[in-house]
Parts: sequence; structure tokens; C-alpha cells
Amino acid sequence: MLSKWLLGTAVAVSTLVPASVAAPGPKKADLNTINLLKDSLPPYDPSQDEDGFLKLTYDAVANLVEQKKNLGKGKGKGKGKGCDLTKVKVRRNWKTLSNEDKKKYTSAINCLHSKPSRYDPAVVPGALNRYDDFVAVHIIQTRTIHATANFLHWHRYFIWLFEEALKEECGYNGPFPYWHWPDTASQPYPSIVFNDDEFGLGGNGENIPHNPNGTPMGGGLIIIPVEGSGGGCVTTGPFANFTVNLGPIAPTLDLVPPAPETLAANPRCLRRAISQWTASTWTTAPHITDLLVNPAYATIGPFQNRLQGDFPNLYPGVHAAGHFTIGGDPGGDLFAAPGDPAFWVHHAQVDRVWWLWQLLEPSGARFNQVAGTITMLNNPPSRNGTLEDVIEMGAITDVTYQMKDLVSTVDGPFCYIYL
Ligand SMILES: *[C@@H]1O[C@H](CO)[C@@H](O)[C@H](O)[C@H]1NC(C)=O
Ligand SMILES: *[C@@H]1O[C@H](CO)[C@@H](O)[C@H](O)[C@H]1NC(C)=O
Ligand SMILES: [Cu+2]
Repeated sequence: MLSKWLLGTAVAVSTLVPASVAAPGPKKADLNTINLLKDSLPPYDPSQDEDGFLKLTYDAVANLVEQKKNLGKGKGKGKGKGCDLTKVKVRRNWKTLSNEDKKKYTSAINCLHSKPSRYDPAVVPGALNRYDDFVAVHIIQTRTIHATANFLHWHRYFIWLFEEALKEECGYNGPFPYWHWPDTASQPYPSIVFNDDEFGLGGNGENIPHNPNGTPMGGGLIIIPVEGSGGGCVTTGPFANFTVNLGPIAPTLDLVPPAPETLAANPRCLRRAISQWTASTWTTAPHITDLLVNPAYATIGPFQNRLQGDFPNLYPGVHAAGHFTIGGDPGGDLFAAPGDPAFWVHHAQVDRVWWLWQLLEPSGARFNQVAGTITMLNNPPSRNGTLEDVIEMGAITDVTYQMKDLVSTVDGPFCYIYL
């Protein structure tokens, strides 16, 4: 059995440092420029910045404004199209979206789920709709996009293509939302993200006893079974009747056996097993700020390993912990996880953490770093990844990019920031 949300080379365990938000205020130099942004940040107010992320965002944007002067000079694929910082798209915290936008966002996901697949059914029989195309690509490439050099780049491009599909194929024009995990760490359900009304991403699964010996997260980490932690079908919210067609490949919920074939059609309900313990233990703000400010994670290798999950050291990382806060099927399956619509807000937050990390180093030295090989956990052993490696997306799109085209969110194909 594969280790689940795996993870790579062991890095030293570091004690969590409390959010390094001691410094007084954000960088001031570029506030005027920042104010030019169409969707500007709220005025900096330390009393509104309990977990320190407003300051971190201010600092990141200030550095972005400086670095942008050196970007977009027309070198490389997709570059030079011009990403004007006054027109940049803003991705926003889920909790700040209007109810109307929340509803439009989840409706657009259901819309994608009703459009035809672009896969040849002889190749991917389980892709029964356009939404499934995204799940299929992720399943097909799972072993070369996790615990690899391209994990962050690949998922950045992947969720951007999803954002584009919501817009181009289903007319969604609102902000692409991210799930700031600390917002739901103390109580993931019911919460602003997971709840039973029409303005969330749906509720927990119905309570069905499952995994009596605990749910394995990878390494030796086990989620202790708790009564009332779901396991059944999601019956509330916009995805109450959402059909999952692909996977599971490596299920962690014992109520659902693996699909008969990797890419077979296996229609079933969406199940969740929301884990309060996982959320409250592993997704609080200090876990993120540690990644952003601790010198132990100042280079991409240690950063991406700690973020994804450092299982040899019994540290799940915010990436795996977010997935296992959702749990269930396919949420707890490394391969088919995008089959749960909560995947996108989770990975937008993963991408945001990378974005913050990249920008918080003023010199820009964090953009072109790459570490790791091209196979999951280097199994089987493979060469190191490089910024010239090509990322392709199967039937989602014919457009391929090299990793170096995907390092900046305001260059190459991208033009977005996180506020
Ligand atoms: C889900 O399906 C059931 C049975 O067909 C139906 O009664 C219910 O209204 C549906 N719920 C949603 C949110 O579509
Ligand atoms: C791959 O990268 C590692 C870490 O930077 C390095 O030690 C190793 O020599 C590299 N391998 C090759 C074949 O270049
Ligand atoms: Cu993934």
C-alpha cells in the first residue's frame, strides 16, 4: 500500500515558532502603489490582524510591486502578454465572498459537472463529464506530481485551469476562493466552509461508524476514530447529490472499496469524514507562519516537504492536514481527491502559501528554485526535476508549459494575486 499523502525526504523537526508578527506594521514603501490595485487591501489595522496574515499579505504585495518591474519582459512562453497590477485578478478568502458569489461558484462547479467530458471513453471510461476530466488528469499523473519537484507548479496550473473552466465554460465571474484553514481550525463543521446551508461547500457526511482502528494519514499518523465524524454521503448543501465517478484508487475510508480499474466509471455519492482533531491540531495559523518565516524553510526543498507533509517525522503538513480535515471519499484518496469540490479551495490556499513564501523574500530569490525528483518519493529512483520540465494536462487543455513559466502568478499565463 502506498503511503498516503506521503512525503519525501525527511527534514529536521523544528519546533513551531509562534507567528512572527512581532514587527510593528507592514512595509510602507509601496502603499501608494498598492492602493492603485483595483481591489485594494483594507487599511492596515493590527487589531484586525489577529493571526498576522494581513501584515504578511501587505509585505508580499509590496515586494510584488517592486519585483513586477523586472517581470513580464517578454521572455518565454506566455510572457510579455502583460499582467497589469491595476487589472490583476484577486483571489479571495471564501468567507469574504458575498452569498451571491458563493452560490454562483458552487453552481458553476455543478455546471462543469453537467458538461461533456473531452476524454475518449476508450481511454478514460470513468470520465463521464467535464468535471471528471480534472479528476482523471490528477489520477493519471498522481505518481509524478506529489512529493516531486513539480508539486507546487503542477497544482498551480491545475487549479488555474479549473478557475478558467468555471469562467469560460460555466460563466463564473466572481473571485476564485481560497480556504484559509485557521478560519475553520477550531471547528471545521459546521463552519463557514462546511455547513448545511446553500452558501457553503456542503456538510459533513452522514454519521456512519468507520475505520475502527483509525484513519491512516501516512507514515505512522492515524486519525483516532471519533463518533459523529461522518463517513456517509453528503446530503446537505450545493453538492448534496454530487456524483463522484472516478476512483478511489487508494481509499482511506474503509466503507468504500477501490475502483475495479484505475480509470473505470465507479459512480457513487460524495462522502466526507470531517476531522476536528486534524483541523485543530494541524491547520492553525502558526503551522503556516512557521513555513513562511522560519529560516529552516527558507529554501524550496524543506519548504515544500514541510508544507506537503513530513511523515517520517510524524508531521502531516498543512497540505495533507487540509485533505484529512475533509477526509472521506474521494477526499481522503491521494489520487482522486479533486473529485470532492472542496479540493479547489484547499489547493488555492496551498498555492497562496507558496505565493506568500515566494514574495516574502524581497530579492525574488525564491521564484526559480527547484528541488526534488520527477517520481513520488523518488520511487522508482529518477532524475532531479528542472525548471525546463514540461507540464501537460491531458484532456483539460492542449497548452503545455515549462515549470519556469509557472513560477510567478503575474507572469506566464497567470495574472492573479491573493488578498
Ligand atoms: C437531491 O436528490 C433528491 C432525490 O432526487 C432530491 O429530493 C433533492 O432535492 C436533491 N437535492 C439537491 C440539493 O439537489
Ligand atoms: C539532485 O539534487 C540533489 C539535491 O540538490 C543533489 O545532491 C544531487 O546531486 C542531484 N542529482 C543529480 C543527478 O544531479
Ligand atoms: Cu494533488
